[in-house]
Amino acid sequence: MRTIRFFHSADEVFDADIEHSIAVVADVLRATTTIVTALANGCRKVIPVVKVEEARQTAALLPKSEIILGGERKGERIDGFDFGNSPQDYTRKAIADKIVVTTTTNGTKALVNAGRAKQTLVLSFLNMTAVADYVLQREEDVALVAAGIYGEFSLEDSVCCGFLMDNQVTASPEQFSMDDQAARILTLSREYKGRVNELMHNSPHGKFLQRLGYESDLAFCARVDACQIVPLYASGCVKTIARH
Ligand code: 3SL
Repeated sequence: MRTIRFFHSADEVFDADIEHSIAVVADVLRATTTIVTALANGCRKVIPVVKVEEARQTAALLPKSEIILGGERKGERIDGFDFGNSPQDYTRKAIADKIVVTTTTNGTKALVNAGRAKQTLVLSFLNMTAVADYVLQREEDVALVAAGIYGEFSLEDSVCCGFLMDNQVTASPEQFSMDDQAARILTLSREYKGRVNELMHNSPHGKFLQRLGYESDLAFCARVDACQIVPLYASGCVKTIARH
């Protein structure tokens, strides 16, 4: 029997024992959607880091012509950075063959904190089925990490993790057992089946982004299965490992 555990924030996963699991990290508004989009549009790799200064230093070590420095604080582009955290900026024209260095408030922290797992995958609604299929084929326990907001629960990240669970549990119920948090999130997520766009618009973080003028990002991030890539975070960077 494989166990599915759910972690509601980047901070919660920090202390947990996840070394023997596959970790799947979701920050659908917007960090993991941006990473998935950048990789789907042909960037060579994404280097997620926790701190702004670390991002600047990492970028400074690499040839300027190959780098895109991206990310946000309080939802907005950081001074001196090429891009903010809007996935729609990471077009093929802008980032093909480049290396993206990014720092975001919760998403990159969740990835780095989950980096001790056997494998650490990047999940968004865009690559839901690709990641679910990949995880289903492995024999490992699963640690689902919703990045959350400043250590607190985030509705859209949790629902995204719930959809992934639903995919797996429905496909193969005899394989999995869930912890209490995971079981609750699975039930919650079923309320949002077919209503992802509405979920994005009504979630507290979705409302925050609308106030900043990023409303069009919400529909972009809500496109379930828009691409079929499985990004793996290993040795400090994220690369695509599988395409379905
Ligand atoms: O917290 C994060 O990592 C970000 O994704 C937040 S934002 O959507 O860019 O504001």
